[in-house]
Amino acid sequence: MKFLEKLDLSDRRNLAKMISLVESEKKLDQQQGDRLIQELFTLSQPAESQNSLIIAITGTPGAGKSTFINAFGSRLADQGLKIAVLAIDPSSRFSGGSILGDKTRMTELASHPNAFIRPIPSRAESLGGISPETEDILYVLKAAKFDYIFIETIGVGQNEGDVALLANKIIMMIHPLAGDELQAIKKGNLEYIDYLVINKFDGASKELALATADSYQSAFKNLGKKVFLTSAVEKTGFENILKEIHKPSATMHPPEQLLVRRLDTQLLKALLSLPFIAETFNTANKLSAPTRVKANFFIEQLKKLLTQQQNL
Ligand SMILES: Nc1nc2c(ncn2[C@@H]2O[C@H](COP(=O)(O)OP(=O)(O)OP(=O)(O)O)[C@@H](O)[C@H]2O)c(=O)[nH]1
Ligand SMILES: [Mg+2]
Repeated sequence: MKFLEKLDLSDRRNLAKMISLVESEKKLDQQQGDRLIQELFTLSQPAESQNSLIIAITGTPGAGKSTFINAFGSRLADQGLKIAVLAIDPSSRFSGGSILGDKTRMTELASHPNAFIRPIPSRAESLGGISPETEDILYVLKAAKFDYIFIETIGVGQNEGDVALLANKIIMMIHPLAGDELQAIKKGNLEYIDYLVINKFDGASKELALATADSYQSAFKNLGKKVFLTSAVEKTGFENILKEIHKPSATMHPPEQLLVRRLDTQLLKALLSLPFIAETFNTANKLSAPTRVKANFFIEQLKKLLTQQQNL
């Protein structure tokens, strides 16, 4: 227990250090990151058993995702709950300079003693900005016992499958829309989304927000999904979302199952490459650290089994 003896998970600076290790692209850091994950994995209460609720917020650029997380998260943090935010920083964002924007839009939450905000780089090759490192970071945050973990990402029904693998709930947040813009979003794959939130339900955009919500109501109702109206600026419409968010998800594929399936697939792939295992696991930064640790564990077991068989 070397890392966890030295580093306190409840200390924000230590937490930031640990996250830097698991998300690093440097080999030495990665090895340390793996050791850290290994320690977390062997904790008496492993990260998997923690009850963190992971909520992904995706949607149109400028819909108010950061403003919403700031206000919604602050409300929860005021109740004594521990809140973490991962803001994915894709270079492809239309609105540009988003991470600065995100930071300045989350000042209230950023300075809250119960909150931890971490911008993370998106890897170009990963869909929806979710990389294996994101999975590692979530693992660390779960071990640090955050009650809510928000992931801010972007997308309107194209790449949400990846977020679905990691999140317990996916909220798609859009701003009030009309005509073609609305039709384009309706053509997206909305299967993964648990809730649609139309934000900016205030001032001059109130009526358009209502009309946008109306146009989704029946389609979403048939899928057993709900549509909400919020104003992140006026901090309204939050209660109904809070009430719903703890209920089991109506999505077709429970995210936990998907995640397990994905881990199994990665594990299988690793096992299939058995003769090259050492090389694979020392260099494969495509596999997330929890997967590498689990895979290594199974491989050790396998090796033992193989030795036993050879001895028979
Ligand atoms: N009227 C109104 N404006 C809002 C609301 N929420 C956010 N805004 C404004 O909308 C703009 C974008 O807000 P952000 O919170 O940065 O939106 P975002 O979805 O995080 O944007 P990106 O991360 O750049 O995609 C800002 O100017 C906000 O002040 C709202 O509820 N009502
Ligand atoms: Mg934002």
